[in-house]
Amino acid sequence: MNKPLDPITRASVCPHDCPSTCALEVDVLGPDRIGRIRGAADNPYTDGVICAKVARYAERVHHPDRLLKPMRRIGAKGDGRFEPISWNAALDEVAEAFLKAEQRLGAQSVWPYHYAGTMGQVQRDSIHRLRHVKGYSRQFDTICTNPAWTGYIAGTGALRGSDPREMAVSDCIVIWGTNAVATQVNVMTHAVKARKQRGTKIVAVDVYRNETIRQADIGLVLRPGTDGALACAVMHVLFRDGHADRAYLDEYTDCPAELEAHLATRTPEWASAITGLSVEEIEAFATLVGETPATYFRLGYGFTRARNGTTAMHAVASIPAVTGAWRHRGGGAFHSNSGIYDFDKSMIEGTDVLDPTTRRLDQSRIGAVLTGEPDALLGGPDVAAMLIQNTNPASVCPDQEKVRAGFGREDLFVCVHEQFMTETALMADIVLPATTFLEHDDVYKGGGHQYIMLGPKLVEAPGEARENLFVLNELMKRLGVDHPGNAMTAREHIDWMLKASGYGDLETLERDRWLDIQPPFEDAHFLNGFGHADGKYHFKPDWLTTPANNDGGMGPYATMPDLPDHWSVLEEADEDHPFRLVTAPARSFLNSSFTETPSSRKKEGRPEVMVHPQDAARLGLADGDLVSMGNHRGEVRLHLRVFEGVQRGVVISEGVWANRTFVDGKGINTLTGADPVAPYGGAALHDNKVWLREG
Ligand SMILES: Nc1nc2c(c(=O)[nH]1)N[C@H]1C(S)=C(S)[C@@H](COP(=O)(O)OP(=O)(O)OC[C@H]3O[C@@H](n4cnc5c(=O)[nH]c(N)nc54)[C@H](O)[C@@H]3O)O[C@H]1N2
Ligand SMILES: Nc1nc2c(c(=O)[nH]1)N[C@H]1C(S)=C(S)[C@@H](COP(=O)(O)OP(=O)(O)OC[C@H]3O[C@@H](n4cnc5c(=O)[nH]c(N)nc54)[C@H](O)[C@@H]3O)O[C@H]1N2
Ligand code: SF4
Ligand SMILES: [Mo]
Repeated sequence: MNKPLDPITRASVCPHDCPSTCALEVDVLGPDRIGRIRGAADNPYTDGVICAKVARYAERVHHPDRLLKPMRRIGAKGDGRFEPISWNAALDEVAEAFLKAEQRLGAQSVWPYHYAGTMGQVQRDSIHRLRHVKGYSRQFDTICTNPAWTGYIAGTGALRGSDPREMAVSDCIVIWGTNAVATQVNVMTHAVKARKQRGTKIVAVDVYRNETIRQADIGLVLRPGTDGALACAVMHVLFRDGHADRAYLDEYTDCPAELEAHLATRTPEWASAITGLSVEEIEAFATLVGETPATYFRLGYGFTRARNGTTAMHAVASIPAVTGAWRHRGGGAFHSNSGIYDFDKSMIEGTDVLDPTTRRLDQSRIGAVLTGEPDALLGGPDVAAMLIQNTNPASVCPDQEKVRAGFGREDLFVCVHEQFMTETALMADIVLPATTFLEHDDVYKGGGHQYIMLGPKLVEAPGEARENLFVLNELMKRLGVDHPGNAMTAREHIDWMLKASGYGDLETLERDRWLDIQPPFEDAHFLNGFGHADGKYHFKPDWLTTPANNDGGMGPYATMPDLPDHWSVLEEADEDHPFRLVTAPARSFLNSSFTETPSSRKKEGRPEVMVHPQDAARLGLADGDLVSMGNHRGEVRLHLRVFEGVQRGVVISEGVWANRTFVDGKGINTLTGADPVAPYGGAALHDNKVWLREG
């Protein structure tokens, strides 16, 4: 065996779809080999800490199952039989299929489909250039952020908040609806550090006793989809007990008197019946928040993946507007900083040639789209051809029975550009091998912080793996279309975008590794006014002017409550479906990524459903039993784990395991729905009714 080389440490950025966007130090062992990855100690947000799955990234980059050659399907769809072909032959075949679809059904029958498997601005978003230059169908991104962002912006008018590094000086940190220990470890690092240094209280609000709740001082485990009720009762107590900052309310909010009157009936007793929390728990939490001016609300995505998720986010985000916590360093709220960057992406995305009349198909409703439901097709032609990059819809999208049927269509041509033979790649006609972030250049921005960061190419790609940019440019060449962006390398794109956006240039970013663009305290805390035209926080939002869809509102938007409330549009349990299912993230996976790495699989074990001991006993079920779980969308079989840390009637299944790892080959998203969350779409992935039985 060769003696291992002394590693050279190089700077990079984690490209995964995670708010932390960690600054990395990568041990490069040779031209095509990496070793350990660590968090950059000198980046104040990363603070030297990253998650275990990325620390072991060598396992993923050098995985024996990495795709190394372009392949053409030779078996039936999905049976896994492919033959290797050349890049030229593969790209020719894709271009030919796209042209054929266009001739037969028009350009909008081609649907380039992508998501955030890489968060790199160039490699993730160049697919739009192909889309726009050809007039292909657009994608309405709904699977992740819509309910959360819409609810937050409805109140604040802008997607930003108190500097995440201010957690260091908070006296109370409320981690609401995010399993930070698993999904964005840095939040926990900062919170625990603050507790050590100044006795900061950590509160976590979730629907089961996960690792974040375990590490918190106060853990509130409520029923799924009832956060709006908890928030209202907290505000009721704040008004009742003199903890509302009336001067702040008068200056900074739209209708404090109306809110106070509305909350009169939203008592802790009222909320207790809805949330399943005790009145004492609610009172104690409200008092803590009321008596602690520097309370920092770190709001996650989890509690918004419900049919009332947008209104839940808005209700929770309203609490610091009642206490005036925004006034204080270490106080206020933070959900995402995605609103602060304002990159000029026109060269990357080709927005100069965008035709706004092209349809925007709902990403989450890919099943309905591919099976030809007219409302999902928005009145346009069937989808006949797809290019898929950076996403694995055959595992991660809701309403899987339809997704499966759609991808099974013989008349649908699919090209998947991937690092691994995912379940989506298995359904493809052409599979192309993709680079990882260590093998291409890109630039990143942090949703959970405020840095622009560079992730340069550090090692050579294995086999014939190529970057996304290459595939898109080669396809456009073959399709006979051009754009000035096509002649540029990834580095040239980065340089162009930075310059056009007023963020220096590539050379400077390469030297400095990251650029801190944190807005000033007064802006981050909205002390110069909130983002709405009147400068106020809106307790009473106009739900339809908050980014409205093409067609006005989506889902049951007409009955949305005017003021913060518990909105009863959940998929409630009923006699035939006595349980509410939450499909929470697994710590060692990232959506479906890392389900291929041995150490992550070993840590996660197998697909399971966690059930309260009394519920299990009532059904005559025991720990380790094989069970069926189902609803009107389908049925899955997996193993039961008895688990005390959940309310009765609620069951939890962690992780988006590959469908094939379930006993019947049907995965968790068989049970989740794709009906849009009001008013701006989204998937209610944690809002499902199910039955459970032996078998
Ligand atoms: N390890 C790991 N990290 C990840 C991911 C992953 O899959 N695994 N996914 C990445 C992605 S794409 C994203 S968007 C982020 C998302 O990260 P988060 O913001 O953490 O959101 P979720 O992962 O949806 O769920 C977080 C928590 O919300 C809880 N929850 C569900 N329903 C409710 C509810 O009604 N009320 C309350 N209070 N809590 C509820 C769940 O139990 C879960 O513990 O994480 C990223 N990071
Ligand atoms: N039941 C349930 N379902 C969920 C969720 C849940 O909480 N519960 N969470 C949802 C959320 S928040 C999200 S964001 C979605 C995310 O779902 P996806 O967007 O599908 O994310 P991943 O599963 O991580 O898959 C990303 C894929 O991109 C590939 N990839 C990475 N980098 C590159 C690259 O540079 N080029 C190319 N060509 N490919 C690349 C990876 O190999 C990986 O297979 O899942 C959703 N699905
Ligand atoms: S915590 Fe998130 S951003 Fe940081 S290394 Fe892990 S997956 Fe990447
Ligand atoms: Mo996400």
